[in-house]
Amino acid sequence: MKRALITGITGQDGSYLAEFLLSKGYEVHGIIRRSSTFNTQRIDHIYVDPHETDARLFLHYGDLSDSGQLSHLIYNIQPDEIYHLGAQSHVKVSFEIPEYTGDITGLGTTRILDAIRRSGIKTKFYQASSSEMFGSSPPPQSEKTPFYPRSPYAAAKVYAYWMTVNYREAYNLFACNGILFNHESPRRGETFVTRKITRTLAHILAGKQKKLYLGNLDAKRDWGFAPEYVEMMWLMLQQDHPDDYVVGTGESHTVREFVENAFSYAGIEIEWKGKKEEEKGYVKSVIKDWEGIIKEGDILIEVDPKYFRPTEVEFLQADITKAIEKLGWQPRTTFNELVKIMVDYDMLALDLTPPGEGIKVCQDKNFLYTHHKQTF
Ligand code: NDP
Ligand code: GDR
Repeated sequence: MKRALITGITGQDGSYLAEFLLSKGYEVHGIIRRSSTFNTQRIDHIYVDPHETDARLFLHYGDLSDSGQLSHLIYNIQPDEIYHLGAQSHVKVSFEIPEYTGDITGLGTTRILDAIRRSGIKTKFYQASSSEMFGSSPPPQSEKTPFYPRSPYAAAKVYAYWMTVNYREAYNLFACNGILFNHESPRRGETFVTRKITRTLAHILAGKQKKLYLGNLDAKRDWGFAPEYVEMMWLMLQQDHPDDYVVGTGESHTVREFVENAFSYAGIEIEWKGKKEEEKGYVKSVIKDWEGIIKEGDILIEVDPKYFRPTEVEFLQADITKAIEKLGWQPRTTFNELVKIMVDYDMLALDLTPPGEGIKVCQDKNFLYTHHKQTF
């Protein structure tokens, strides 16, 4: 039985990757942080009491700032594969806590690489690199595009990227960078823009919130579906040689389009008025279902400049030629389907009846996809 170690197992990607590796017969070990409230909601449904004989998921306390514990875990678990996903992963927050972000998102990678080197164990290593590293470099971005980071987060990821390349070249380590473009899901953290939009939309429909406040509506992102992207992490480590790969859909959309699409799916058409810093989204038309809660002319969306970033990444769009040719991978979920999946989930979570097309997409494609009480 192959053994994998995942940092960041409680995050969006870590939880999907753990499901995926368990389905492939792996024994999975994950590093979790001690917190005063439960932080394992995304993996509770796959956790089996270790006293049970068939348990294959094991959790260990640790932190990316603590090299001693990281070395101890790597040496004792002796994993065949290490997926390093843990990070302070929020770009806007990285401007508030640049030093901490450098420590965890940047140096955290070095701590793991060096623990592998010192332990002398033979393992494969995956680094969660990011399209944010391209920053201001114009699209489409490929493995050959120069990095131009625009945030402390992106700068830390560029450092971690090069440390991964360096350990591959210096110590012959099987180490890969997956340069992943934005990928989303119902498990996406609530403060990233896609989830913020779909979750707030559901709260508005449930009469629990009045407005959605956003920052830059014109930023363009290449948004894919997270469960598909974790398959790529695994695929990279199954190749004969370690390498770096860009993963995305090859298609880009603005934040504004995401908003319009999500609201329209729920039966609300939006029209925009006002200058960039004070733009507002008005209800142009609304279906009967939301009578008494929403009416034509209501303002449901407002720009709040506090969400603008000191330096922004305007336009990301992946060139996935290498992943298609070398790994035989293709994204399967479209932008429209992704929006539907996320809106359906957030409506169900508030006991609203969703349009349901997103649920159907998940069922048709047979995604490993269980969360809370809903099965997609
Ligand atoms: P999340 O923010 O959902 O998850 C981050 C994980 O890292 C959580 O498990 C978190 O633990 C853990 N973590 C944070 N700080 C520490 C620390 N000091 N010590 C140990 N663990 C820590 O991120 P995603 O799942 O979305 O992303 C996974 C990785 O991929 C990240 O490195 C991210 O930067 C990168 N990435 C993500 C993309 C995306 O679109 N999602 C695209 C490209 C790269 P806790 O739950 O306790 O907070
Ligand atoms: P990003 O994702 O910064 O690309 O990083 P995020 O969803 O935070 O922002 C995407 C774009 O939306 C704009 N935006 C807002 N963003 C947030 N969070 N909140 C808002 O209210 C808002 N309004 C507009 C942003 O300015 C930005 O242009 C994500 C993370 O998962 C990283 O860890 C990962 O490396 C990259 O994706 C690829």
